[in-house]
This record gives sequence, C-alpha cells and structure tokens, in this order.
Amino acid sequence: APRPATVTVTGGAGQIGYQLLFRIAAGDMLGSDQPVRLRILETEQALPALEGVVMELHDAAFPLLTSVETTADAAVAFEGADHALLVGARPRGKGMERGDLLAANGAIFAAQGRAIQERASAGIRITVTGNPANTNALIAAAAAPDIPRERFSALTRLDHNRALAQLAAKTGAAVGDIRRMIVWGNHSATQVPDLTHAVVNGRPAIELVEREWVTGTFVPTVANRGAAIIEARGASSAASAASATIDHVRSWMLGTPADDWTSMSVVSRGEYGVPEGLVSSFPVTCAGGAWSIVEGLAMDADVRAQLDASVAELAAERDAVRALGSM
Ligand code: NAX
Repeated sequence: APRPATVTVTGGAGQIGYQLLFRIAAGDMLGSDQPVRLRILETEQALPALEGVVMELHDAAFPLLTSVETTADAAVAFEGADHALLVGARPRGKGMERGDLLAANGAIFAAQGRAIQERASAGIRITVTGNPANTNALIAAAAAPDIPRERFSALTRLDHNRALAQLAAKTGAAVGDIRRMIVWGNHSATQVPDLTHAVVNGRPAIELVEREWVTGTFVPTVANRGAAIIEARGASSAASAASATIDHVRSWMLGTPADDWTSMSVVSRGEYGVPEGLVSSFPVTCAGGAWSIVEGLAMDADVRAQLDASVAELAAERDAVRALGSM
C-alpha cells in the first residue's frame, strides 16, 4: 500500500465536517487504495464534541484510516499535511457587519496560512470551503508566500454540481450524461453558472433549453440554492458541500476525464480578464495532481458581463481585507 496521506481538516466538529470526515476515511477522496491519517483542527470549545466524532470514526472501522488526531493548535494540525481542507470559519453572527466577518476570518485564515507554510509537507494542497471561500483562500495564500500559488484553491464545485443537477432535471438527462459545465467567479450570489459550452449526451445544451430559462431560472436557481436549502432545512447545506469538497480534491489528485472539465477557484494569472492574484472560479482540467485553466473559450456576452460583476466583488473583498490589515 502507498504511504498514508496526511489530511488536515479544520472545523471537524461542524456540520460539513460530520459528513466530510467519513467520506475521506472511506477512501472516496484519494482513492480506495490510499491510507489516510486524519488531523482535525477545532476551537478549544468544540474539542469535547469533536471527541464524539472521533469515537464514531473509530466505530466505522474504516480499513484505510490509519490514525485520527485532534488539536486546537494549528502548528500541530498542519505538521506534515499533504492536504489542508479549510472548512472551519467564523459564521456571520447576529448584528455582525460584513467588515467584522471579514476581519474575524482574516485572522483565522492568515494564521492557518502561516502554520501551513511552516509545517506542511512540500506537496501540500489547500482547499478552502469555509466562507467567504475565495477571499479566505486569498488570505491564506498571502500568508504563505513560499508555497506555490497553484496549491491554493477554493470550493466552487458545489455550485458546479448544482448546475449539473438543474440542467439534468430540465433536459431529463442523467448528470453523468453532461459534460463541460462551468461556474465562473466568486462563490457567492454573484457566481456565474454557464452552460453555453455544456454538452448533454453529445448535444449542445443551448439547443435543448430556452435562453429565457437560462437567465430566468437556471442562473438564479443555482446561485441562490444555498439560501433555498437554509429555508427548507433550517440549516445550511452540509452533505452536498462535503460531497463537493470530496469531488474537488478527487478531481485535482486523480484527474478529470478526457472529454470533460470541472470548476475550481484558483489563483488567476490573468486568464479571461480576471486580474492576476484574485482567487476566481474557472473551468479546469486536472492531471497528475495539477490543474490547468481551459483557455480560449468563446464568452457569451451575458456571461462576460456577469463575470465582470463577480470579479468586481472579489476585488472589493480583497480591498476590504487589505484595508483591515489582514493581508
Ligand atoms: P458549522 O458552524 O457547523 O461548523 C464550523 C466549525 O468550524 C465549528 O465546529 C467551529 O467550531 C469550527 N471553527 C471555527 N473557527 C475555527 C478555527 N479557527 N479553527 C478550526 N475550527 C474552527 O459550519 P458548516 O455548516 O460545517 O460550514 C462550514 C463553512 O463552510 C462555513 O463557513 C460555511 O459558510 C461554508 N460553506 C461553504 C460552501 C461552499 O460551497 N464553499 C457551501 C456550504 C457552506 O455554506
């Protein structure tokens, strides 16, 4: 068997953690022959609850799970980490302003970025799920200048998967029959679900759906799905977010199929007019543990305008974080 991979998950006592840790330990993320050492970082207050999760991880008797360690110390958590899944974040509390939220998360992700740079393995790959995910990834990357930029990512796979599900339901196709979906921009309500390149059973999606449905239903349904789930469930999406986090890392490490791509938020080098340095979602292919942005795609005028607005939001978040001194 290969050497165990060290996977550090933050916020492991939370909702997403409760789904994510079990999927990782089952081998869904890195493959069914890859042993895993889990490290879970939580706040001091959440460590007792986390012990219950650890008991359940042991009780699931996963053959691939080599060890489970918990800590409230980032330096311990990221020691030798091959993957950092940054899920834990400060949620927006009652009466909390946007600036307070950015400041609280700025402190968390800057500290974790520094600990990752000091402690993680040379092959470290970072995936940020905790919101605001793109800007949290930017903060962590800024705090870890020695780590190559391409190792930092944020989760927009949930949005991508939601877009696949909506198009599948609309066309009566299976999700597995759809290729080349895209989500561009920020993981927020300004995100840009784009089916103009998508193919359903070999046919262009734009030939199968009305333009009105795309702008009036598809885009808003995907972009506001998180709110719809909170409304229905009384709690934010957790199992689907965990599943998307698994998909994101799995695609990154094990690759995308030859005739398809996926969506990942990564550090821009200026592709598609997204200013260099911003963490934005793009269509990417993955092979050999590395991603590359699919370049040269023609951009629909609506998609272009929506992406410009989403990128303006990313730039404003970056400027706010800079003004707060978190970066
Ligand atoms: P929970 O509030 O259930 O869990 C968060 C956990 O993080 C808590 O146990 C808390 O103690 C822990 N935590 C807080 N600060 C920490 C720190 N500095 N170090 C370690 N642990 C810390 O939230 P949950 O529903 O699990 O969601 C986690 C994050 O994912 C939130 O920021 C949420 O907004 C975000 N989401 C991101 C999505 C995406 O697609 N990118 C979708 C789902 C989700 O909304």
